Amino acid sequence: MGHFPSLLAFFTPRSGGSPNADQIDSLFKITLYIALVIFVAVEGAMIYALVKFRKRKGAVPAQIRGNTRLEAGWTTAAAVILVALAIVTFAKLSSIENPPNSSAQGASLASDGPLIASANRKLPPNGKALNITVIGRQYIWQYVYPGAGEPDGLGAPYSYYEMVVPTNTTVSLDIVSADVVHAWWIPELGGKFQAVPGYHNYTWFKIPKPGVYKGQCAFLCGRLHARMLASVRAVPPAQFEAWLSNQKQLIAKANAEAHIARAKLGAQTGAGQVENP
Ligand SMILES: [Cu+2]
Repeated sequence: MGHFPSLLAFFTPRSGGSPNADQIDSLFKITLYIALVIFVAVEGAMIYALVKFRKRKGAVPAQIRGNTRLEAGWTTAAAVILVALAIVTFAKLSSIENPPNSSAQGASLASDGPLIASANRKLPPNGKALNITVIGRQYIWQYVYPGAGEPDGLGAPYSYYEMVVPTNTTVSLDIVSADVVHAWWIPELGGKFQAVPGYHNYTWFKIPKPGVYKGQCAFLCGRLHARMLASVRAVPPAQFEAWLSNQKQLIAKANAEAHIARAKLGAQTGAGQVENP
């Protein structure tokens, strides 16, 4: 075998991070293998014919006009292959589009979590998922977690660039944009989804093992598009809870400091007052 597996990996989608990515990868491989068999058969027959029936002095080629059985045969065979591919695709489609429930080892999610009624958002059968809003902006990804203290959504913990998620937990992403079109893509965690201003796109993943999954914006969004990287770090649920509460504390601390600074500035006369009347 040697380098064959890595060569195959080069030509096929990346997977291993989430069940939807694995299903996409296996669907791609099934199609690829069928196509390879047809390719080898067609090219082999052609090369055989080229060599065997090449031009010779005085040879008169057989004059064949049509072959009904052969033509009906290859038409039927092609139709059967297409139908088989369609069946396999539809069989796999539901496990690509529909998220499963979180595993028992996953983070415990409140049943009254921030579920959003939507025709497009797919939730697991039990309705429980960790819903993270992914905001694309020039030129950084922002992730907003549930847990806003106030109904207007203010006070929700968030992070930039690195999304931290619990393992064995179904994570549902609501992908939006704050400015231009971006595309969220972590290859090992499934398909590519655009972040379009004014629209919501949804996807999901469920990571079984702790690890870091890298990706980057996949839609040209401006001069620093190439630097718009993204990273998803999966950690055990307890570690995730600790990270999230630490994020909350850091944000609350920064907000409190900003509040004090603003009050100080407001008490002064001069530039501060002019800018913040
Ligand atoms: Cu971009």
